[in-house]
Amino acid sequence: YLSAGKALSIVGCPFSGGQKRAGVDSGPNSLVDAGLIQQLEDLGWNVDFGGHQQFEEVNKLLRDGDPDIGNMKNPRTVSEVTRQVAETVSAYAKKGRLPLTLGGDHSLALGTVSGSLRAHPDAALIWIDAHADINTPATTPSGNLHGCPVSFLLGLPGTDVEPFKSWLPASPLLKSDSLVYIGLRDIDSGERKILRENGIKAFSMHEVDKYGIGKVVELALEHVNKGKEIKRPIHLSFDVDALDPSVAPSTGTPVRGGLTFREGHYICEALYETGCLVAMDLMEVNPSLMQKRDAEQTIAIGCSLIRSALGETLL
Ligand code: NNH
Ligand code: MN
Ligand code: MN
Ligand code: MN
Repeated sequence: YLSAGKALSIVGCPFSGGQKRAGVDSGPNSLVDAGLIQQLEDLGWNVDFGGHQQFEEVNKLLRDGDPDIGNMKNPRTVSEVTRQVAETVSAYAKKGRLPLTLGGDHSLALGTVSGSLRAHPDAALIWIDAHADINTPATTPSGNLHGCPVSFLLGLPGTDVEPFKSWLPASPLLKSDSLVYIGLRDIDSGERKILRENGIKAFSMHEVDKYGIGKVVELALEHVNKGKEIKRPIHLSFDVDALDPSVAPSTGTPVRGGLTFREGHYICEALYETGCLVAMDLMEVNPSLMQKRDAEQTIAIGCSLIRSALGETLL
């Protein structure tokens, strides 16, 4: 899938408008400052990084006020940012480069996954998270759009609303059988209903405990490949809150009982091993939360998850 060989482009997205806690917008800069680019070059990647996305107009909109639309908070801002991110990601993907998006909050994945699917219409989505992020504008209990990107990607009822409607495709690019979750443990009641009614494959922490992470990843890959050879392109969207808060404390909505350090890294290694990874997101690192050493630990783990997905650990 990656015509240019080991070539990747970093899409740094200092954006926090999909949720309420300040500081997640400094995630991308912290990851880059921690030496991520050199680390990836040491793994043999050709890394392209021309600075973080600017979102100037958009942040102006946010300062001027972006009134709620229905339950949705900052709807115009999130829509415009994700629209731009989709353009950026699809342009890199079409050039055969792997877009590595650094968040920022997880609403950004509406943009990254849209961008991947424009370049790779057959791509599957693997979503690693404590949360399902599949609320619709009607079901969201918080109004925070970082809890909603998957419903927009699937075009679920209630997502056909402005301002998103003006740029999202009329028929959704993602089908519900092309998505798998791993790590879930905090699901809203509306989301539970959506997951059930759409038959969406989800491996919660219960299944991780029951089968072990090795089997879970195997089953996840089999599911999106319909039991056949593992060959569909994969977009990996990794929310750092999938990890246990003892492992990755500096994130906006930590939930106890998460993935261990090794389970998180195993997922990344196994996806690298498929040779099918076409894009990765690393989201929700918020260095302003908890103590300085917690933030450093979370940033370091963000970098090491990325390295694992890009080939560090396998011999
Ligand atoms: N489900 C909640 C909501 O929609 C929380 C989502 N928070 C996340 N998602 N961090 O990954 O508001
Ligand atoms: Mn998330
Ligand atoms: Mn393709
Ligand atoms: Mn989450």
